[in-house]
Amino acid sequence: MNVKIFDTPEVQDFLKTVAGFDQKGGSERGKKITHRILSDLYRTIDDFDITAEEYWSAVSLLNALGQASQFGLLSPGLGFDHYMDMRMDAADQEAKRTGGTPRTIEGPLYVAGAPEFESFARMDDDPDLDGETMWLHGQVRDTTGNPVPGAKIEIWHCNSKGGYSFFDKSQSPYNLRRTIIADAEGRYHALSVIPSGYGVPEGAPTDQILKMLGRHGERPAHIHYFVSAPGLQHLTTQINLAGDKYTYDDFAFATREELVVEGKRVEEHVEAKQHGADGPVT
Ligand code: MBD
Ligand code: FE
Repeated sequence: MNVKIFDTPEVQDFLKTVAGFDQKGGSERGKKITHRILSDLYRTIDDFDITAEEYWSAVSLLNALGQASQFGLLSPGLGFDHYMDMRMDAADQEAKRTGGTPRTIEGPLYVAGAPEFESFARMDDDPDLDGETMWLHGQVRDTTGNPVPGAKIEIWHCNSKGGYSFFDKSQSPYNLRRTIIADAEGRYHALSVIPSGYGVPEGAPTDQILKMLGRHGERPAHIHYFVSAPGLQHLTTQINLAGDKYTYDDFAFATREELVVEGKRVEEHVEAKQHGADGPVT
């Protein structure tokens, strides 16, 4: 076809009408952002001579994505979540709020309201026959190194099959999801099961889009954290278990060098509870 109409006054006026520029109501910011996004998409259609068939197949794919509630899954795959983190990192740098454990993405699988415990929690409610026991412990400190007694630590992770409770209906609600209130030294301990990696459901809309890009939808084994305390900046982060095939090839771009931890094999969990570096102990 090869028609180029984007730069014509008709199209430019049309875009302004579509974005509500000649209407009084609505949100000025919303109008400007919509106008920008529509302009970029219209221009893309023009530049790539996108056919009606291609356009309507994209509409179908977006409908399927929505029907499967997968925009939150595609989003990290397209790097938006990590991009938002990069922007927050840059803002922190600018404000000289540096140091401490780096943030990384929340992902789409957090569920609020997990059972709360003080200083220790056992996280596995369901038997996981292929799962290996994991001790997870650490200390919350502020950026000057002082312990944060009573810090709230929310932890969630998948089972040995890569399934998260609530999303994997075979699990009990809140399996492998806990809130732990740190002790007087800011420490917490959890007893759980080593998670495996996560893979985007085969054939699902998110998978179709990643395949079109020649990419996979795999994440390395990881454990999610929210850490918070009154007066301190909320931290959203994860730890990545070292040695996973996808540690440095995460479809969600969430791995950061400082968050990769080496598990330590112990025979007696009593030892693990008393000693050992922060991080997962297997
Ligand atoms: C996950 O477990 C996850 O953490 C992210 C970011 C995306 C998909 C599944
Ligand atoms: Fe996850």
